[in-house]
Amino acid sequence: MFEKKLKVWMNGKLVDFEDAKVSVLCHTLHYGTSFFEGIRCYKTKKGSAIFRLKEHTDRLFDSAKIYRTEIPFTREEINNAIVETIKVNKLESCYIRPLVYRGLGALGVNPFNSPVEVMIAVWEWGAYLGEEAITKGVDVKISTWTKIAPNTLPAMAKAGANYMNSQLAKMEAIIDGYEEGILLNSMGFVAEGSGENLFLIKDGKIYTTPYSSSILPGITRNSVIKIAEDFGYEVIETQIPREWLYIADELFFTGTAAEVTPIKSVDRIPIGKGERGEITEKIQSELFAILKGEKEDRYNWLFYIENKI
Ligand code: PPE
Repeated sequence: MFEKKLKVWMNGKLVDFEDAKVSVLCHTLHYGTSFFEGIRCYKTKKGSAIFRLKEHTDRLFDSAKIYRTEIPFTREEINNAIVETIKVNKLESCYIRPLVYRGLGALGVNPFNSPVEVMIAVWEWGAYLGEEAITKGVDVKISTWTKIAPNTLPAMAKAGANYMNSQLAKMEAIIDGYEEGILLNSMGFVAEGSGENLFLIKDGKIYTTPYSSSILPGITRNSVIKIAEDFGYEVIETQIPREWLYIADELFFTGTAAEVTPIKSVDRIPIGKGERGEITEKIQSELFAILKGEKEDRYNWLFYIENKI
């Protein structure tokens, strides 16, 4: 993962990993005050390219806006900083983690007296749920924890605090011998994985949960919807009851880290044939071909950086 030789962008400057530090009394450490993104930069035939940079930066600003937080940099400055951080670290492909947080100011719940700060780190990150997961699929369980409910913590904001809820689901899944957990929302319908959106395939149609099911508006989710529709599939955003998962023909997760990961069982019930399904594979290979530059970038999703290694 992160290596100590990597440089980190902090509040406008590139600093050594060892010097990228915050105070133990910073607001974020005590109250979970943070917004972040997970972005991938891929090695393509034409050089390194960042996948859907604009959409990720826009979502970062949206997350901050929901929490009345003004980021002290423009979108353009953040985008330039991301490119600069990749270049200085000479990584051909990497995971990019911009984080907006509240530094040292005043403790107490009121965040307004602590400065808004930004850091960007990059590192090499392979398959999120294990190397085999992409082809073979993962075993998942329905978490006993409920997804953060509407009007409690906003699920549409990618805020650090949301991930305490995700961690509960993830830890439970791991301890019980699964790779990942799926959270149901406060209505009892499917929300999403601890760090992924979810797609269901039944009788040739593709379904995914809507924003109103308490999910993060995933950028990979949006990309998969576009690809599936271009293949001629109908993609329906609808509430998904738990039992529909068990009788689905195919299920898969989407996310920047997870990319497209098939789900081979839920609560030990095999999904379809208990392996990666046909439509999952078709969508997965199309997405991989686009982001590795093997197929034309017909949606204009790749932002090429001149990265001299
Ligand atoms: N839901 C959640 C809760 C989530 O965290 C992610 C991304 C998604 C859906 C998919 O969103 P997108 O990446 O835009 O397609 N999770 C990030 C963090 C994972 C982590 O463990 O850290 C990610 O994939 O980068």
